[in-house]
Amino acid sequence: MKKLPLTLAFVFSAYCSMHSMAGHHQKGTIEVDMPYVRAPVPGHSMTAAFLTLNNVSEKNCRLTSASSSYAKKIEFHTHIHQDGMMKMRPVDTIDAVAGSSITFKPGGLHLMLFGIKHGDIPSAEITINTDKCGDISFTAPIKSIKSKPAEAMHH
Ligand SMILES: [Cu+2]
Repeated sequence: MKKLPLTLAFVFSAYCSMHSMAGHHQKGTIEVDMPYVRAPVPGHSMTAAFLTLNNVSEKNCRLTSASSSYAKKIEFHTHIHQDGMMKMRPVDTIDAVAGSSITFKPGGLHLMLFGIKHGDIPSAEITINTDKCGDISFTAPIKSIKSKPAEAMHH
């Protein structure tokens, strides 16, 4: 029985070294959860994408830009209340603090996709670039979602 703790110690140290090796890959520094693109209204050239980002690294990173072959341009947007209305505003960068999550959701932060492709497209490949956490690439299914009237607005 005396060997058991040693075995466990070995397993844990092997796990830890694997874990720290994985940290050298850019994938895994920021994890993507539940990404999706809102299916565009027919005839419209823009839509929004939503997801959750978890910065599982020990680095404070900043999201600097985003791109996709599905859209000509992507901006980070947020919603603000102004004059009793919800309006969208572009934001240049978004801080992804170590150990924290960022939620892009309807009525809040979102990715705004301009000049989107038309046709029966099931999903979009999207890349978000960061300053120190590498590039975050993921596939977002394009889903039709009923938007509340308040959200169909003011770009
Ligand atoms: Cu927007």
